[in-house]
Amino acid sequence: MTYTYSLVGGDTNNNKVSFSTNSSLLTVNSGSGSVTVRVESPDYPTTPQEATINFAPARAGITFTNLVQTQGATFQRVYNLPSNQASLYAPGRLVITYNENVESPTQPGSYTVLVSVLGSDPDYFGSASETLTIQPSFAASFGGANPNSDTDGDGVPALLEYAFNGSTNAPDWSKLPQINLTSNTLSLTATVRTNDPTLIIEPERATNLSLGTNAWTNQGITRHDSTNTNGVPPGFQQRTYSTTVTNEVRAFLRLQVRTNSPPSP
Ligand SMILES: [Ca+2]
Repeated sequence: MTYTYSLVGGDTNNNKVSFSTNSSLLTVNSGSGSVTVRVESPDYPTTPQEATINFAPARAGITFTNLVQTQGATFQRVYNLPSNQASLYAPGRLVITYNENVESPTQPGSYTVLVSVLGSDPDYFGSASETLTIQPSFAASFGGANPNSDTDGDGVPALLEYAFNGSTNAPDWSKLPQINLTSNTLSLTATVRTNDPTLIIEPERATNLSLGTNAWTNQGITRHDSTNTNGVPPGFQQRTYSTTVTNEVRAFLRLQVRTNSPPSP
């Protein structure tokens, strides 16, 4: 059966509907308003049908992606749209803000992302919100410094300054792990960085340094994460690593710090 469509009324100037060349295929486009369409069939030539189609803007199907990104890396778009709404990617149809700023963030932290369709959009409406985290990286935070460098000459290499909330331009002795020895417990306490998953801080224990690198093991050490946030900045945590010293003549504890992040791009 063949149908023929024609527009007979309504808001026909905004291309709400379109027809194929032989007028037998009706395509519904986007927009809002209404049109009246007449449908005719040669099989029923005396009974054309008319119907009014109402168009309303559709809710944008905004979803989120790339909500954890790394400082210094190329910023990735944080939202997606369904393929049939891809026209919304065009400039000027969506407004994206990060803590109410339109510039994508470059500094480590948490940001509220709000993706909104402009209120004037003829086809879509809606908004969605999520939290974006920018994780710090040693390379970006410390300007590409060599991990072993010591530009301020305080004897603390740059990577340790990064790990223990120090800086490359101020003395950081006070931020190095503090040693404590009680009757049978040896411990190290430090404020360590926790917001960079590429930074590895690993405690090691030894009892006989004459064995060289073989002396050190990560066994027999307990980690305590303090809930004390006094003087502890966001992205850091006060931790104590302890080991029991009972039968040994002597024991040693150290923190090994390394990064597996790539160099700054
Ligand atoms: Ca320093």
